[in-house]
Amino acid sequence: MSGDMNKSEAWEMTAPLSSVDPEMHAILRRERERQMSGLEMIASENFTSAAVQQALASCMTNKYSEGQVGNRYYGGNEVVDEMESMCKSRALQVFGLKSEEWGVNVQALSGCPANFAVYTALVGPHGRIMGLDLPDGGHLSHGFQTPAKKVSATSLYFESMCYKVDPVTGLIDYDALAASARLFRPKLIVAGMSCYSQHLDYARFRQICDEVGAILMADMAHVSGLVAAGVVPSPFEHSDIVTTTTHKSLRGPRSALIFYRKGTVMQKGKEVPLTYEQRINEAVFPGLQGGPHNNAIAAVAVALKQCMSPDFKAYQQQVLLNAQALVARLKELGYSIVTGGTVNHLCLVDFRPQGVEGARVEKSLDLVGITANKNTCPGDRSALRPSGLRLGTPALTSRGLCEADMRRVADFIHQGVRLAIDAGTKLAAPGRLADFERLLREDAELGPRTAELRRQVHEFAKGFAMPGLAEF
Ligand code: DSN
Repeated sequence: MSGDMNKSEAWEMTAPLSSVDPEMHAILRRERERQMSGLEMIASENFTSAAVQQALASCMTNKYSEGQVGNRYYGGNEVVDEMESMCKSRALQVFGLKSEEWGVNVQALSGCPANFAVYTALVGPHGRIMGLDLPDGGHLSHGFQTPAKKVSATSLYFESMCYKVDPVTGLIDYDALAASARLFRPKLIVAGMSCYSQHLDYARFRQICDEVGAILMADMAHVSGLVAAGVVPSPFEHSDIVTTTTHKSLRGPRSALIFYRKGTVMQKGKEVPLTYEQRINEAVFPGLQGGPHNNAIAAVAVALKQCMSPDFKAYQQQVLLNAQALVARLKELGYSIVTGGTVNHLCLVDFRPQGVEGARVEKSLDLVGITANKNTCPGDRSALRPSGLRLGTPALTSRGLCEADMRRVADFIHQGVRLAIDAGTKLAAPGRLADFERLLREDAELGPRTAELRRQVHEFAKGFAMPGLAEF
């Protein structure tokens, strides 16, 4: 290698992103600007701290560490071992767990892989699982399938049967779940959701699992930050396994944790050791993954440390207050909220009374800088044309918004919905989403209204701080 090449390579390897790759640098700046100037209301998103981002961008990304702490397949893992051990013990501490009773695997790359690893470990090929149906507020990885297609691999490699919410109340129908479980005899039942604004009844899930001999796996991904702060019920008392992503209300990087019970269990009058730990660890690696993402694990550890501060509890309390303020104002404005309200960080607005589809509301809000996602409402006939919009408060609360601000946000949403309704009436029925968007941008009356609302949203949003690294 010539001296010049060495020099050039050295320059490439230490220079900042802005000079190495100005195009990508510009894209990242634009995304940061989008996040700062908009209102982020996707219930599963949040903003990480500067400390979490620093750990995520650290040298830990360079290291392979296949295996478990103290038992790796490559050398050079003494520091990684210390880091991963710290992450595991913080994870137990944050959720108030004793190391004799619970263990945790911190290597799963994200929520779907974590859940798949649990099924692989404990259910086995074509074993039976039950989860809340996706259109009723469940998650893909809880066994989602349609009559026409096994959509999620969790329904392809395992046999899944969903349980449902009551289409009138929007609440989980536990009696129907129990009746189905008695017939289906699942090996595992998932207590988890991605769009359900009420607490899950973990005690009832336990009772059903005990009756049919199923493992209870709680997927607390959405609420794990709220659980950590003790402001919503914890699933640990009743569950055998608890999984969570780390980037939602927990406010860490994109990763996942799998908690499993340790110790012994009584089976047919005999005390037998639980084997979850070994089976889950082996399912994650070497079963499904190679090297863990050590930079992500380090960043999870940092986020978990931040969870232990008193400020974190205050933050999570504010997440709940903000969700309640948002719902109260939306109701004043005449909107229907599925289940009647919220006790957590999200709500689901049902636009059937307004006669506008969730996808159109999502699009009109996107155009004015409010990010949320369309969602099916209980009783929706088509999962492809959902009637609702899911709104969450964790991200905006991380920027410092309080109840009065949330009322203002609800008013912005209301104006966005009015735009969607007015654009709908101008469209030659039924109209494609692209035509609808064009109308909102270009119509002589709607275009200026859209632009003005976007200006107001941006001005409002820019008034709040953005967590994370200021520059890169
Ligand atoms: N996509 C997430 C959610 O929005 O709930 C779950 O993975």
